[in-house]
Amino acid sequence: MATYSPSVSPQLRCGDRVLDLSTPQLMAVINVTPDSFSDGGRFHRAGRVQLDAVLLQVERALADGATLIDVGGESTRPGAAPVAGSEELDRVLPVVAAVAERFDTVISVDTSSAALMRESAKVGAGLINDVRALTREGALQAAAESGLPVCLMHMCGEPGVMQRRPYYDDVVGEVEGFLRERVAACAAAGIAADRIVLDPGFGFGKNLTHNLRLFSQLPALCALGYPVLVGVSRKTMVGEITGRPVEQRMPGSVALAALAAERGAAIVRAHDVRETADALAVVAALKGF
Ligand code: 8Y4
Repeated sequence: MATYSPSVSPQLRCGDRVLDLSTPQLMAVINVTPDSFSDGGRFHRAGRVQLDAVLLQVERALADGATLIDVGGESTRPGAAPVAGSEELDRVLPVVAAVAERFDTVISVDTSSAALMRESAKVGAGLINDVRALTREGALQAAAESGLPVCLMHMCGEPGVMQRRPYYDDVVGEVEGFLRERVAACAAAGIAADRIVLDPGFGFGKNLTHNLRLFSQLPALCALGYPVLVGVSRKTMVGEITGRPVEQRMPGSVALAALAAERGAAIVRAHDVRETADALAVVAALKGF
């Protein structure tokens, strides 16, 4: 079975590092938002990011098999309120700088802010992960000038309202159409095709049926010729399938991670790094037999 589209470059140049995409890579979630559902706010005391705790978490993620570290300061869970641009920058930039200084890893910056994209690139970020696919003011130009690769994710609406009443006539066609449009916008802004990663945005303005349709059609998305990133870890869709609350969604998330890799995902974003790394190793071992 063909797992990868032959047109996908096996290497992604991320600043001064190169990510080998010939096997599925693991992106560890490092949240620096005070209200994050994944860390229960434990990185925050008195409203400030606890850098030591973040660095320990990064160290463990890398030891457990992560090859990218995703740092984000804006909560994008359903119903979340937007964060002020300056606050996001104050939270995230010191973390990016500190991680870049201490660890040999690709740092992905989860942001839609042009200012944070620019500043992060200066202090050692390796990838821009934008859930708004560079649609915010100045983002296309900032990303282009950073020289970094960009992950373009599909989202329907904004986090505050996206889960109210998701509707599509053809979810796969519409997500693919949106991503194609954003790829064209990137090309026009001077972002080369070999700097683009695509993501259908599981849970971002989608119900369970939409998510399952998109998941089942991952090979079609991969066939567009760009590396595909999949983020399903601990999400509502896992809860809906398994009936589990967020703190019990690891096994379901790991199963979906393995299936995503089998269906051609180049990068899997996950909270439970050690367990997900083992699942990806199993998929990689089976490839080609
Ligand atoms: C339900 C539960 C819905 C949790 C959303 C969430 C992705 C991402 C996030 C993703 C890329 C989260 C920043 C964390 N998800 N970036 N970011 N792809 N590229 N949200 O799927 O789990 S937010």
